[in-house]
Amino acid sequence: MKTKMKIERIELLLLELPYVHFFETSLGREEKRAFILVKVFGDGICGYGEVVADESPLYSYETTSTAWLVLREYLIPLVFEKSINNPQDFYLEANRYRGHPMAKAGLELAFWDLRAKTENLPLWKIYGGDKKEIPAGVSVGIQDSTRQLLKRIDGFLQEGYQRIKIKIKPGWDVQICREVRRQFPDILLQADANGAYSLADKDQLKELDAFQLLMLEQPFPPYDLWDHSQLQKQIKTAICLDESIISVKTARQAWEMGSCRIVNIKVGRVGGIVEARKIHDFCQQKSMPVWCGGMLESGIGRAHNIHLATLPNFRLPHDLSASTRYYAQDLIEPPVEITPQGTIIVPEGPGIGVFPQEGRIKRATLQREVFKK
Ligand code: OSB
Ligand code: MG
Repeated sequence: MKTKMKIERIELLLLELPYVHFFETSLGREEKRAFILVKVFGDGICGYGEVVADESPLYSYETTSTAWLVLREYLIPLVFEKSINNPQDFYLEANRYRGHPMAKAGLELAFWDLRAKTENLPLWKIYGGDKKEIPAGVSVGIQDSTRQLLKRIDGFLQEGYQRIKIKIKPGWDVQICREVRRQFPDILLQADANGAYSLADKDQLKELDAFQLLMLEQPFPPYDLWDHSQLQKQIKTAICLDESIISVKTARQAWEMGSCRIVNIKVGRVGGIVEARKIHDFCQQKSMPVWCGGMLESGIGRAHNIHLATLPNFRLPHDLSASTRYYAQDLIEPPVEITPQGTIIVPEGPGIGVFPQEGRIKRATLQREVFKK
């Protein structure tokens, strides 16, 4: 859609929100989340995006500081210079800059929300989604004890989640999976290593085959498609790649090498919806299922993810959980909730279909900058 709409201003906000429960992965333990909200204003309408970069370069090399810098110095000036007013043009123009996918995705998402609101349509309709509700899973971090982990999993199962993902690392893996399986023999269970292993650990990883895991997510570090292909040949459990898949090209290479059988799609990691869509379509062609990952987003980023997850090849439960699983008070109304069937109902309102609460956003804001042409 080409319109004459002019972008009036763009705002960046740096926010901080405490988690209701610490979140620990093989990368470390976090008690709170810092992230950037992007607001794009055109024709008096505001589109919202969220940049999922963390405070530290752990999950990826991007941070809140690098994303802020790249947005302020390059991506936002590009919008005004080229009079960009829609997400596809932004994607094409922003491509001239290498890397920084999370910074790009945050701004692209704001353009998608703005465009959908301008057309008075929910994002899932714009994307061509085919689901009114989506299956909810929950990602359970490393706990202080096995007992605590089992108790937490039990609580989430009672809330209705369709699938449990546990975080693993050397020393918190085979034995933990065994205990979880013993307690919960029939649940959909998967494990995520966030790159904590190497091929030298393959015998340890092979032992995971005993626990009927739905998948093993990202055993090796990001830039390691080849080693993943070697591991996939030797284990029965399906490997799912998260950090390694940064574009449709890496998805194709992973498929050709046999590095994985499942792909986790995160909009931030791949640089936006346009690229996420390409990965989705490629995987669909190859009959490789995808599902929607999460970065502990606020309700704004999560609402974006929910709409994306309505596309046809999203075929496994997602890391999309209720607002209360992450934050005492989410930034949106209504909050994201889980139905007794363990699903999330896709919002029907225009754009992201939920209402960001400006008062709450303001209270969580540490830094703000406004940009105009
Ligand atoms: O690897 O999927 C991951 C959170 C932060 C960084 C990386 C990951 C995660 C999660 C949480 O697993 C998923 C969620 O948002 O619920
Ligand atoms: Mg992961």
